[in-house]
Amino acid sequence: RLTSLHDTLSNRRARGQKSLAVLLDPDNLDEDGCRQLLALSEQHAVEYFFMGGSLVLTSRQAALIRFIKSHSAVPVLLFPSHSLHLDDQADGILLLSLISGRNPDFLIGQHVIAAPLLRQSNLQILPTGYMLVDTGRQTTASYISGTTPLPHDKPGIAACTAMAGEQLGLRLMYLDGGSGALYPVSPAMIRAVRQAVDVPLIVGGGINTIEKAQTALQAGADVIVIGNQIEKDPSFLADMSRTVQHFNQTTDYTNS
Ligand code: 1GP
Repeated sequence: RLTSLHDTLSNRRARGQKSLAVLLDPDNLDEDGCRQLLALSEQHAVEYFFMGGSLVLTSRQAALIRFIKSHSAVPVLLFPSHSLHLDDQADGILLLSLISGRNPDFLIGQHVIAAPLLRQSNLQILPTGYMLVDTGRQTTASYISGTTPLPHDKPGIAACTAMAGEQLGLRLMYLDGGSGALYPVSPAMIRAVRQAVDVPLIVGGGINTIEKAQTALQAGADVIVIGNQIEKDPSFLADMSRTVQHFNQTTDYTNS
């Protein structure tokens, strides 16, 4: 099922337009926090909410998605770590295959369990090559998935991994340093993956300053994902949105 969400991402990529995604972790967000974030997102250019986390300790996800869908037009994309985290109220799902790892459960196993449910759902499916990158400390994602992340200083491995993912038919790539990474994915690795594949490239993990966001965008990220820093300081969302918009005004090929 190819999707309008996918078409939008591809069109934006073709025009050199960047997008901002905000990661909402149901374990760290209550309804008040969510209300505040939605108000800010209305004022600033947020293209996507990603919903998920490596561990979902609470049962708040369904209520949060319901709340967002009734208060905001920003699409909600599930960012699941397990087939248990499906929810038909969202707009779409980043159907992650953890191609940086060698754990069959996260390459195909969970997908087999989820497949009949996804088939019955209205979720738009975005097949995504998910690459965890070592960024200074073991992240929850790498521990829970039981996989070794890509070495930070080996852009060539990341490029070949992305190439293989694209050849297998994955339609997006996601380079992730993991939530709260000590430092973000290197610009050299983003550049190498950008040059290796044509599909839209999502980059996240440890982007907690404007400079780090600009570096990722300049290196070739199409979508940047911010989680922790917005939880700590919601006003960061306004700064990030301005950064992405400024980038887009200077690179919109349709304006040149
Ligand atoms: C993690 O890419 C996301 O999966 C976001 O990371 O929380 O560090 O911004 P942060």
